[in-house]
Amino acid sequence: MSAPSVSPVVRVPFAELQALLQRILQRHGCAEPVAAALAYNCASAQRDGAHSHGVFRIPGYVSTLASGWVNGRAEPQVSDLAPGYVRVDAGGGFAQPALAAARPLLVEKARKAGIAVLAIHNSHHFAALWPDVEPFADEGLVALSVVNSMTCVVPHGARKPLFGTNPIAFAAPCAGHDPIVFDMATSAMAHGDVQIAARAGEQLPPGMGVDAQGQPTCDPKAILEGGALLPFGGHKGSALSMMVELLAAALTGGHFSWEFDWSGHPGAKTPWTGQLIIVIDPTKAEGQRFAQRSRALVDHMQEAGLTRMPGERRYREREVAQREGVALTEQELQGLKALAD
Ligand code: NDP
Ligand code: PYC
Repeated sequence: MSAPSVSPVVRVPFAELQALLQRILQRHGCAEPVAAALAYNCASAQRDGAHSHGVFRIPGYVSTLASGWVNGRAEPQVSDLAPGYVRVDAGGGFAQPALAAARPLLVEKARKAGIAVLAIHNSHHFAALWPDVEPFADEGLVALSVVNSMTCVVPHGARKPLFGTNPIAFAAPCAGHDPIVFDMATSAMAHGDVQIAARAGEQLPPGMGVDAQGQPTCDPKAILEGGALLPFGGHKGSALSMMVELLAAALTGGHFSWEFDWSGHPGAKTPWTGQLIIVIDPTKAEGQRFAQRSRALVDHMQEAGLTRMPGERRYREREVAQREGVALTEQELQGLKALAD
């Protein structure tokens, strides 16, 4: 029997990939600034090797736009609620353009008050979360963000799925170093990675999820077809996931992960929820010392034997992509070109 054919990897300049993604999104119903924000986000994820939220997501954006579930032309409405509080109604559109619309006011408030909150509701988030926080750290700010998604995680000790995969992302400046960034689903695995494993015909490690009967399974298809994911770390990850539901949905006015019904929109994939971003200006208390203390922490972690910081794999992949182009398979590239034409 011959081995299955594997599509070769090609390298594309970042700007070229971003322009191609933008063309696809505009062609399938996004206004120009919306398409630009999503294309930048998705191309950045692909560049950094964050494959569960890179070009793999484009067919999902396209089918969702076609289903009428999301408004690709929504104009976010920004409200200045208090000295440290900005709210955005994303108008049933995507969260990234809502963040872009509110960002200048959010940063101005964080620098003035020392801390500010951005509460986005009526929004769809289908992407990695780190691109939303990392740029704040590039500007010397500390940022924390949470977003809830769609029911597919059984709370620890419960019988049925309720929570979303609910990621938490954090970014902080670090003197003479890339910002310290982590971004992690509170489920044992991101839903995107389960889909990728199912497509590749791979089994998952134990402890990721359960089948439709609630029995532990390593089969990604069983998780996707009537089963569910588990939180990471048992009751601890479950508590963090609960916190994400509270902050991203209850606090913002967005939907909880189980509160929206997309069954009338076949092809819809993007969770209609909410997102919270907290931005802190560390110079208020510590001047420039915070970034130096960050660096001291990293140095001590490395001295203690740590060889891999969170975010470091992405930075490494980014460096290679900047030199050689963004990696994707020939098959993915052809698929994208077909969606663009
Ligand atoms: P991973 O488990 O792959 O990684 C989580 C974090 O841990 C990353 O910051 C990663 O850094 C770091 N890390 C991984 N391995 C190590 C290691 N050995 N040592 C030190 N640090 C390590 O991410 P998830 O699968 O949990 O999430 C993937 C993506 O899915 C995220 O971007 C998340 O935002 C997204 N997501 C989006 C959702 C949405 O609703 N929009 C819902 C759920 C997930 P590095 O990046 O360098 O690998
Ligand atoms: O990978 O879990 C995930 C996810 C949910 C929504 C967008 N990504």
